[in-house]
Amino acid sequence: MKLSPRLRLATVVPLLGLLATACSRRAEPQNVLNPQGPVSRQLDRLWNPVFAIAVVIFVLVEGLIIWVMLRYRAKSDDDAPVQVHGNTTLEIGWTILPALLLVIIGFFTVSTLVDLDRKPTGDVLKVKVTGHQWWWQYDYPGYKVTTANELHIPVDRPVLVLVESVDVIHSFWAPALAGKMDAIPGRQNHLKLQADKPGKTYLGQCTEYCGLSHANMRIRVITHTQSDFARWIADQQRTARISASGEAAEGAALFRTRGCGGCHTVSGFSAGTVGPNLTHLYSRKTFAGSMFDLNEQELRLWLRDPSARKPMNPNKGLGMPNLQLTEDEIGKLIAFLETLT
Ligand code: HEC
Ligand SMILES: [Cu+2]
Repeated sequence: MKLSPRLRLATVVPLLGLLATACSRRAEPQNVLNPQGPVSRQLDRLWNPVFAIAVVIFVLVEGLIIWVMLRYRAKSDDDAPVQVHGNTTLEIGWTILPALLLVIIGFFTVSTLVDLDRKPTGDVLKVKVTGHQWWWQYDYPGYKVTTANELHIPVDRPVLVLVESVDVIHSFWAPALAGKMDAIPGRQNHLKLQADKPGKTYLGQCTEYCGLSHANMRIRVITHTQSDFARWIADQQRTARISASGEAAEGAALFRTRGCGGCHTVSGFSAGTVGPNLTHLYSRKTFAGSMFDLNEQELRLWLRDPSARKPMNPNKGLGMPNLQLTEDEIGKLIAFLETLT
């Protein structure tokens, strides 16, 4: 069979394109092969030898196939090869060897799985992660802190992540720090996670298709020294200071009358639980599933029409509805939001 030059091009170009994506520096923050903590390192230590074994077998098998193709190709039309039937030694060999290899790989895989599943002991930080369509909620039950989208952890301290969901199945994955864990409504899964280096932001995202904005349900894990983390927790524990006068005060009043407080908690002020807790919104760098940088322009676009910025389905109760705010109301609401530090 001969491929036409055009067909050949149509096959090769997409393959080269795929190959080139491997060079993307932008993908690097979610590189699984660059572990940044003991849990992901343990996964890496299992993966590396299995990959090496797979490469050896691949080269061996493919090499043999190519060698046989070249060595025994028909030299002319009536060149029939010598007919052979079976070779007991070979057949026993290539049954036992792979089986043995699989048993060895299986042993190390299962023991790693069992080990990863063991809950950490000692000075453990517990964080409850809850998947929502399409953002993440983080609760620190030991500290009575609730935040969204940006997960803050101290370094060198094991974190026990309790993974839940309020709607559909999501999956929590920060590749630099640990493997994936499904967030399943009605049950609680757990995941161990630990980071080495402070002052880093590790990216991740939801890895179980969960509807319209699945791709916009991103994760940021921000690491701190122990003392910085204590400071962050103390900041998060403050109740919001609500301005008594000026634009921010007008914004606070609108926050109530325009129904924001029915969906969003601002501690000591409103108690909604449909959307992210906004008590310390301005302690975050991003919003809406970490899609946008947190600043006035982005917030203005968001409040004008949330679904125009992030695909959601407010008609079905999913995501934030368009509240038909005037530019004046938006300005005041932003002035209020900016006080939520
Ligand atoms: C019907 C419920 C509902 C109402 C009412 C509502 N929101 Fe939201 N809001 C949400 C949901 C859900 C999200 C999360 C959207 C996402 O990221 O997918 C959100 C996200 C936000 C965010 C981004 C928070 C973050 O950290 O990601 C801000 C800011 C916000 N809303 C402000 C407001 C303001 C101001 C009002 C009132 C004008 C308001 N919301 C009214 C449901 C609501
Ligand atoms: Cu999801």
